[in-house]
Amino acid sequence: MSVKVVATVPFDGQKPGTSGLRKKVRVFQQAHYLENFVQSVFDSLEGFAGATLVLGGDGRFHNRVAIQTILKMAAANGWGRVMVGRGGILSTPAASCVIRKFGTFGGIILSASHNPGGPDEDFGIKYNIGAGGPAPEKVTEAIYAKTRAIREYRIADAPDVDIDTLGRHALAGMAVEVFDPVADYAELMEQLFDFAAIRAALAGGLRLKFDAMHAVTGPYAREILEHRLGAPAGTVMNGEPKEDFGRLHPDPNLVHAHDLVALMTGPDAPDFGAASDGDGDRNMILGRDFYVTPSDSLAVLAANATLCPGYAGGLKGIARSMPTSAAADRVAEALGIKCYETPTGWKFFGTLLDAGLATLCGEESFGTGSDHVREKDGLWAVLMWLNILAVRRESVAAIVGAHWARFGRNVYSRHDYEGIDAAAANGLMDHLRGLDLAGRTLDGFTVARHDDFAYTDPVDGSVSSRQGVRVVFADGSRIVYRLSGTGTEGATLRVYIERFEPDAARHHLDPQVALADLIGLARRLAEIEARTGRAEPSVIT
Ligand code: G16
Repeated sequence: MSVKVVATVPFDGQKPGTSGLRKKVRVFQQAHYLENFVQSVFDSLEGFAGATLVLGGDGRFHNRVAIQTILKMAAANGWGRVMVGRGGILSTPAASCVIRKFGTFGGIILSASHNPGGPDEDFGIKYNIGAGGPAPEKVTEAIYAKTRAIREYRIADAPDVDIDTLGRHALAGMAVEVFDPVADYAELMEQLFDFAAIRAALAGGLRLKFDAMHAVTGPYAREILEHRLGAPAGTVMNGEPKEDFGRLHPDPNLVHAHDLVALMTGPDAPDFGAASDGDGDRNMILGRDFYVTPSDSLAVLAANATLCPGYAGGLKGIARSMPTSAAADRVAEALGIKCYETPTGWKFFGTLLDAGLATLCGEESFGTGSDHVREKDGLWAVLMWLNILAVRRESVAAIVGAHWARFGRNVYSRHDYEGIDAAAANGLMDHLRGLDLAGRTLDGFTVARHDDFAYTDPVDGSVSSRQGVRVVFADGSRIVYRLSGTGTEGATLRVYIERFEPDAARHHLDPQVALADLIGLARRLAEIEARTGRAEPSVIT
């Protein structure tokens, strides 16, 4: 094999964020940029000589180019085999499934998740460990340290590999196995959910619509929903993965999945609607004229989990990220199990899942999943909802309404201020940290706690600090502020507002109305307009 050793110098800012390294495509297209990061990943790992790596991405612009580079670098660095999803396609949860099923050393996933794709948009790369989940902070820190000291990388001098033909190919002495990215994942879903019951419900008139947003889940959803479950052709909309996602913003929320939202409105709307994101790990759940917040979705799934074969034995525990509402905590309490509160980022759930402390996990950022893989999983959430609908034979709105009537409602909203000046955003966070609020009464709300969330992992003892400023009031309401770790331009301020409402007569109020006083307080406390120039958030979910 002919290996080139290429001299290079470090790039600034190759620090993985909430979920891997995300930058503009043009940044990744710079000579040596991707190579430096990939070599740094390999240099931070030990013992992979001859081992297997899983590789694939969400199909966005630059995916195919990056895959060829990574294959050649894997060969030059001594990997024994790389398993590549056909066409370079592999959803994030399917990557986790395959890593676990075949016991591979780890995997590389190419995605910028819900961020737009195309030559002027975003690209990303993340490393997943052998357990199948995102690299924990100690690994990402080690990768970052390598990026700052890198002097050379290794790459095979070989032609491109045909990644569109299933089977084994040779690359400079290394095996490249191109596999069907859907089959193993679909098989796992069949083990977890009652496909016969869902099939019967669909045949009996349950109508659904799934928006793949021209991203990676199209082939998965067509195979599972239309072929295996018998939903009519056309159930999956925007089902062809495209390099620019058909110019859509593949972020499954009320703003970006507007076509689906429109379809789900009105008396003739389907019973159930859902969307997933660029790499297939996020989900949005809709009923007819009804939006289920991700926090409520986690709580409803937890409360009804035993209706699904894969969870019939009950849950070991639930875990949610700190900004996610406490709706799941109420279910955990009723079930007599623990609810863990972690920092934002799916990687923090890994140790809890591995140790058997939690079965279901969820985040307000449209992420839900379980111990079946080590990533959040969009289609899994859709299937779990379908399984519950098939058994309960009630509407989405009725199921959620009954849930609130039983547990009370954690009224919740997130306000995002996207693309603001980074220095202003950091100044705002410093201002919030510097306030002395404990014990004070603001607009009638008494502050019970004011802190910057820090987390000690109960399994491995690792500590993560500065994970978001919390202002918690005596009645349990709270405002949380944090800066996003997934953006690629400027900074994004996220403000999370929550209040518990036990009174069923008030459960159907619009959250923006029910939370209006806290929303106003949140803006004033952080001096948002004065510091960022924004009077209103850019996205409300
Ligand atoms: C990633 C992480 C999630 C996190 C989300 C939002 O999701 O995997 O755990 O909740 O980012 O993070 P932030 O608020 O920092 O932007 P994804 O779907 O982008 O990989």
